[in-house]
Amino acid sequence: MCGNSAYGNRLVIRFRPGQAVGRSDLTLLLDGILNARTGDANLDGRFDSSDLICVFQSGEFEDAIADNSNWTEGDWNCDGEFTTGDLVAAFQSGGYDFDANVADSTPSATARSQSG
Ligand SMILES: [Ca+2]
Ligand SMILES: [Ca+2]
Ligand SMILES: [Ca+2]
Repeated sequence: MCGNSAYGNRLVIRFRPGQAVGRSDLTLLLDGILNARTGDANLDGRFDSSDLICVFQSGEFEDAIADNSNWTEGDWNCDGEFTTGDLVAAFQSGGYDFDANVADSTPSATARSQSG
């Protein structure tokens, strides 16, 4: 996904030699292959509070260092930086999982997970 490479902090996944992929390919890779979505920093298939905690712990949100962020550090639009633009893109994708956080924290869910 996004990360350091010979091309800088840009998306450089190639399915065929000589053909760089675009945003639609990233969406295909995320949704179709990895079962992930924009904002799913830890690639567990859900965009929820654990992803936000993960990316903010990286300490790279709108920092002063250029091109230093990758997918797991909050750069979800592949421009090399973790900014409000990444948060906007993630939330605009509509994939934030509010239910997962509520379900995980309810007493019944906790009891089920401990008894099972
Ligand atoms: Ca996740
Ligand atoms: Ca930066
Ligand atoms: Ca970014």
